[in-house]
Amino acid sequence: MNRLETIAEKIRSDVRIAPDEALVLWHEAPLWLLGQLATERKRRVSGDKVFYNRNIHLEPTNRCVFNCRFCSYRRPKESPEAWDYSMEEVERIARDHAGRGITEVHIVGGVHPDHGLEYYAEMIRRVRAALPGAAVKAFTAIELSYMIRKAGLTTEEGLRVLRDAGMEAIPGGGAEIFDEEVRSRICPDKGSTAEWFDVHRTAHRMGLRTNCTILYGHVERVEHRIDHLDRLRALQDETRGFDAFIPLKYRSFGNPMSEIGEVSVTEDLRMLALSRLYLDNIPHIKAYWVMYGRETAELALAFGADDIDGTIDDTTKIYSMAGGDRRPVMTEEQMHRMAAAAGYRAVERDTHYNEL
Ligand code: V47
Repeated sequence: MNRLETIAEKIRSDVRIAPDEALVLWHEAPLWLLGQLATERKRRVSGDKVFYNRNIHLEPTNRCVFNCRFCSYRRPKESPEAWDYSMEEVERIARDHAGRGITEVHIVGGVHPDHGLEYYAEMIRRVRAALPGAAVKAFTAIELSYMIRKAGLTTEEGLRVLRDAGMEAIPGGGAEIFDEEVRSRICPDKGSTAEWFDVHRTAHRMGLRTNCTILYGHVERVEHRIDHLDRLRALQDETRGFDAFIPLKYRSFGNPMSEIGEVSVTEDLRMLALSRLYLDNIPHIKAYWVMYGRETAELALAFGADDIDGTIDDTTKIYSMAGGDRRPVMTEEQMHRMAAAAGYRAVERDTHYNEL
């Protein structure tokens, strides 16, 4: 057997692969083989199911204390395109979606300079009151770390305040790329890799489930992607607190790194498959359709993804401002068609992957 065949055999027998083997896989495996191995693994984990949920996003502000070079969303206070919703506006947005079976509100925005922890706790309470059937999955680790440090609390104390207000899970954003040198090139002033891990590790210890992400396809090398996956796999071995991994492809429209352009769809498919194969302890790989676009999300289902995120109902701008879908809405019927086109069955889930 050659090196590639040995690695494929390991994967088929559910033996964990090492970083150097992931590198061989990346460089030497033909696309069809990655699809086959990732699909076999996906089917062992979630059979013929493709998960989706009925969700909305809430983006309270696009003002931000950080200046990430990949971000198309941030605006300075004085810009006519800056927004900063009042508590009443946040509540109205949530109430506008009442009665539609929404089971999750995903709240992520810029890291606002002025608001305190109590403000965010109140926001969660208001959203919960407006949409009592929906779980609140709120704030990236970077937003959380900033608001908690500003309040002078430990990570655990801060998370407890938000959990008591109704926060049920934490999304995966803010991870970007963990390699400190690459991170300093794409988001020099952003909260650190260590802060991201501190929030997720602490959340897991407290029994809060979280997601994780990578931002790929910019200035990083494949070795950095594998290192990123390796750090996530190690934390998951320790805590078992991650539900899903979401590879986020760098979208190049309207941000300071635009000249880099975007990687190809085949590279996206390789990245999805590699994620499924390397992260043998994270059950769900999400192809976030708003970011990939519908066509790539559909293909992703043949490369290890078992989740396509939710109906969204045109409530997010982060990706429309970076070159994604202009009006992101997906009906349940479209979810079912997308899963069926890939030979799977769409299954509605809640935030914790209970089937509905
Ligand atoms: O952290 C920002 C990314 C993230 C760009 O947990 C960009 O279920 C590509 O984390 N090109 C926020 N990516 C979004 C996020 C997320 C989305 C959907 C579901 C979940 C989940 C989490 O968006 C940021 C950053 O990595 N991002 N700008 C861009 N130009």
